[in-house]
Amino acid sequence: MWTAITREVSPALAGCELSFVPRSPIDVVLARSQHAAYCRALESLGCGVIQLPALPDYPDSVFVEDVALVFDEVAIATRPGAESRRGEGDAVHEVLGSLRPLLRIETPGTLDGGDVLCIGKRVFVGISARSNEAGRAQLRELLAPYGYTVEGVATRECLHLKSAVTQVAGDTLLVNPAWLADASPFAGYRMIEVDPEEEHAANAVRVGDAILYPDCFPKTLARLHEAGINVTTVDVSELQKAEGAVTCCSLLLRTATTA
Ligand code: CIR
Repeated sequence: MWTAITREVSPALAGCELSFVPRSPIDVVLARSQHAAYCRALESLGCGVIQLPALPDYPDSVFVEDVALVFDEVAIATRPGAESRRGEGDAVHEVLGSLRPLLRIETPGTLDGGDVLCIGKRVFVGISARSNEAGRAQLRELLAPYGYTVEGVATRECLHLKSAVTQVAGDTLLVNPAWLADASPFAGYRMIEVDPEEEHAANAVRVGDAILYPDCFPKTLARLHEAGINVTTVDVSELQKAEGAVTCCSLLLRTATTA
């Protein structure tokens, strides 16, 4: 029912872009084994995983979320805000083009997938250093025929909108309010706030009724359990040193079930 597109960790990961996280040594061998465990965890939640080979020339290419958006009706090749990341997406777009009609964000638009949170037919897009107004305007036009609305959400002190907020159940968001300059677009949703000591804890990948979640945020994890959320945890410490999180390592597509 679900397919996940992932990409193996680049041997050049230590040369990644960093914006809000200080550079620290990354163990690429450990990053690879953590990524493999992440893929197995996705499989355990019912995803078929399409794993693309590592790209030695693109340090951040494991973070496939940023190079494309996937909706039930259509996929969109983004134009990442960091110049070093443009060109990472080609093989991802080729796979997506075989599964969905493929549209594109064009120059001068920039858009990182990490800035895009889709809840039903509402698409929230971070107003961040990576995603600009032209990118949001293009996305609005591309998605309008499919009935989606696109709303900008101002973030602060974090890389992407999905650093600050992700969906963990039908009407429930996991949020770090300190990283949202304006939370009003999310009025009406049930909110679980991260523990104030775990500022990076708002990023979870939702697969059906479950979420995949880093194992290093015990206090927020307890809040998720209290809220009745079904959580599978993974260790992604080396990917977090590259300012990655759990959503960024996969692109999830709903795929047709056979009758
Ligand atoms: C970057 O700065 O682009 C990468 N080092 C991290 C990207 C993480 N992407 C994501 O959370 N969607």
